[in-house]
Amino acid sequence: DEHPDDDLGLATKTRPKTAKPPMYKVMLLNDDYTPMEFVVMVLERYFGISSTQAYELMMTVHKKGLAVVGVFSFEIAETKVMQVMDAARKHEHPLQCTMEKE
Ligand code: NFA
Repeated sequence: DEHPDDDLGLATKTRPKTAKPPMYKVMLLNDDYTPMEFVVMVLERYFGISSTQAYELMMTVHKKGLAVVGVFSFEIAETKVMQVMDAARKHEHPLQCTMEKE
């Protein structure tokens, strides 16, 4: 039995116990040399972004210096970064792709 006067009513905050996995932002960085068409192709091929949206997103990176191109679990984000960096290296473009915990 709870004693009538033993609850001081102090709020103790608990977290929801359902584990939410950390998510990672994948970002593309602008540079002066990677062709615009290559960046558009990368966004279409590795991120499943439509050509119209890919062009808009590429222009955002071009004008602002960087943009988040997707948010993924660690393993998926890591794979996207590897795919983009491999493609850039193969074509000898300086394009940089990085990931960061949200
Ligand atoms: N700034 C590059 C150019 O003018 C295009 C670019 C966009 C590169 C987005 C990297 C990322 N050719």
